[in-house]
Amino acid sequence: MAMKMTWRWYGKDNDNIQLSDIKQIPGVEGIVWALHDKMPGEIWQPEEIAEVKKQADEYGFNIDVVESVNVHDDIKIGLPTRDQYIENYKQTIRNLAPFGVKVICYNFMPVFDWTRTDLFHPVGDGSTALYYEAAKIKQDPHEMADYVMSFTEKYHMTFPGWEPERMAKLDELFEKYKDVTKEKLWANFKYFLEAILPTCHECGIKMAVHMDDPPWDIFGLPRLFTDAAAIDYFLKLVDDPYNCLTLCSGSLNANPNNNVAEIVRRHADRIAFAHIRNIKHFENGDFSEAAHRDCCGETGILDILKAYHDAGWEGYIRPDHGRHLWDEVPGKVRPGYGLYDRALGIMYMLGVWDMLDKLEQ
Ligand SMILES: [Mn+2]
Repeated sequence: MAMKMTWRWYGKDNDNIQLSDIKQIPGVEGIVWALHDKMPGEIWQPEEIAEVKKQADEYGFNIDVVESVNVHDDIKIGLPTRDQYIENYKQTIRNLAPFGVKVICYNFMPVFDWTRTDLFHPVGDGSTALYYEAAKIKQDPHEMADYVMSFTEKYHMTFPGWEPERMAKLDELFEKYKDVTKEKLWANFKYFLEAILPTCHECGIKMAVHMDDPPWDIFGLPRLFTDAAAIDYFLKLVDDPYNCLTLCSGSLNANPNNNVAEIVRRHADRIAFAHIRNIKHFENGDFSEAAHRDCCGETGILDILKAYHDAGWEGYIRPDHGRHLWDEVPGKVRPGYGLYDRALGIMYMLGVWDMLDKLEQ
């Protein structure tokens, strides 16, 4: 088996799931981690990284993949202050390298990270999942931001990309982004990557940009990673083997026209990290996240896994969001990041992969 199975872990005292729980899921080799109390632009210090490394070592997990080192808004907007934040980013890369980090997953979405309107939507079988109601995402971003932030307050949980400090200045942020067209955003992105890639080469760390979630413009903000054409454009724009993708099947397939397996077949060598998530679509444009089993959604999980397998792909992979099952009620679980459904997802993926291996023998 060539691919490397991982599990996103939010860290000691920041995740109800313990490393000892993860250890019991067959096949997990590494934790996908971050220093979640860091603001975008802040340097990650060696002693802080060493602490996570020590915790992971106790259970024999690697810490090869970081998700995320967040990019400061000034870099995305292209302000003169970006150069200092880029220097900080390079220093974080240099600080991560001695601990064996190989891949940095990050995103280049303006203002908002992932966007959902309901974090605990009934799936119909007693479980709940993240849900996107198209009609709710119209002009005013405050309603959605307030909804997500209400969880932060109520359950003392912060979500990556939804830092209360940033969300408190939402109008100010929108004002700063008002002249950032899609073209400018691409140009600012290129500037950032060309500045940091020499450091990535020195350190042996690949940059793996996450797809935009959902893959279309929201609230008038431009979004870059929306479809196969955008991915083609990006990989040519900065044509460097260290400039890679975090190919998130669920983010891309929120638009049902996106064929993720086809993208895998075309760009397997530039996919450093795979997120596997299944999406169920509704006729009105709403979508719900679903179990990993192929027939529970329309994302084509079997086709995607087969495309990776056919390519002899050797990257890192993880179940992305899961549903909330059994006792995983609000307050007890990070939305999308419960224990059970992600563990089921891993067993499904490994089952498919093992069988594909066997059929090749
Ligand atoms: Mn993802």
